[in-house]
Amino acid sequence: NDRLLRAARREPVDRVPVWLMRQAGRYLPEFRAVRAEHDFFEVCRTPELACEVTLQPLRRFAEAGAPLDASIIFSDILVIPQALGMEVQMVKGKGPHFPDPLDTEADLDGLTPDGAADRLGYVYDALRLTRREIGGACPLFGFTGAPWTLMAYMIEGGGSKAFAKSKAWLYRHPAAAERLLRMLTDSVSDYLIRQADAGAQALQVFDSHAGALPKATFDRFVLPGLLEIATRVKAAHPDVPLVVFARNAHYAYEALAESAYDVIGVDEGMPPLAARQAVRGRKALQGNLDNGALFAEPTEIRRLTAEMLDGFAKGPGEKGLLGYIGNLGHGMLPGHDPEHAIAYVQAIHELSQGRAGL
Ligand code: 1CP
Repeated sequence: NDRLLRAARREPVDRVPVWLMRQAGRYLPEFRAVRAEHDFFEVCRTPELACEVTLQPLRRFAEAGAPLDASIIFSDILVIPQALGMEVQMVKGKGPHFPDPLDTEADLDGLTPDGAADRLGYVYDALRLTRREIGGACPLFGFTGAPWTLMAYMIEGGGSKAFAKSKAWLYRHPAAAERLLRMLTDSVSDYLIRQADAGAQALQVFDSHAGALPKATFDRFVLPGLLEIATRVKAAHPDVPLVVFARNAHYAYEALAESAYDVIGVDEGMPPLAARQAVRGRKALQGNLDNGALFAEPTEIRRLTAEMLDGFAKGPGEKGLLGYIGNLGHGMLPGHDPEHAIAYVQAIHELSQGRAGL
């Protein structure tokens, strides 16, 4: 099933391909069962466990008659800070925690950028194993966090709302910030290339915290790295579709539409029509149902899905949804009912039939 790869190239498909960010995770009882026995990063580092958890949503959605059109390798964006020598724990009910976050520029001397991508061999092993196990049922995504999002975690020490410490680096210690972002851009580029070498058939860059910055700051510190990553990865793997998800950075769509990325991930804050107007057919689009909408009843989910598809469609007709990939505006949440996610995928299958070029 190469629907997603075709849609990423803006080629005709029979219906819109769909997958869900964080489609493996705590909303699935079978995932919670694995996590009851194993630490989060133990799952990431054990290819058999990472593979099993990656396959769980594929099985469940296929059995329900709503197969997913992509898988995403089970891992986390924070494996890069770990490969750079930082300790990261996953705290139950809280999320990631760095016991010893970056404080001053001198702390950069303690990081280990040389060979960072080599220390993530367990991800490449997991990709190789999972690709074999999927057996062509759908493409397998590799992924990474983007430099700014990773920098924010490394300095804040975990999730943040105000990004006070990481913004202080940008505005008060710009040379130190540039040095860290350079290190991350190099590591992330190598890491994506190595994932594609290992068999990842598509790659996504998550800049989840992009929208915390105003355009000028984004353009100065963040955009150059994002563009460089795409250029380097596409030079090594021209045929592997590359998705950029710069969450809430709507001002960036114009520049990203001119970049080496193939697909722009759209969050729920951007109206589909506005995304189309900014990108003007230069890239495929992916998104963007509000993850909160999956708390609605299935009939309401179907109505909201129809509305979303009409927003992404270039007018009525059989080619309206060419170059479009269904997804959420952000990831699945622990409280979601798997049946509601299935209803969403089913609605996309049914409502997009014959509207994407074939
Ligand atoms: O299908 C999948 O589950 C794929 C694997 C995957 C991906 C692509 C996970 C597993 N995490 C991610 C990406 C990720 N991780 C992002 C980018 C996407 C996004 O914005 O959601 C970010 C910001 C993280 C960091 C992270 N890891 C958070 C967010 C914390 C915050 O700042 O609010 C959390 C909660 C995690 C833990 C995590 N990662 C993945 C899962 C299933 C979980 C749940 C934790 C658990 O099982 O204990």
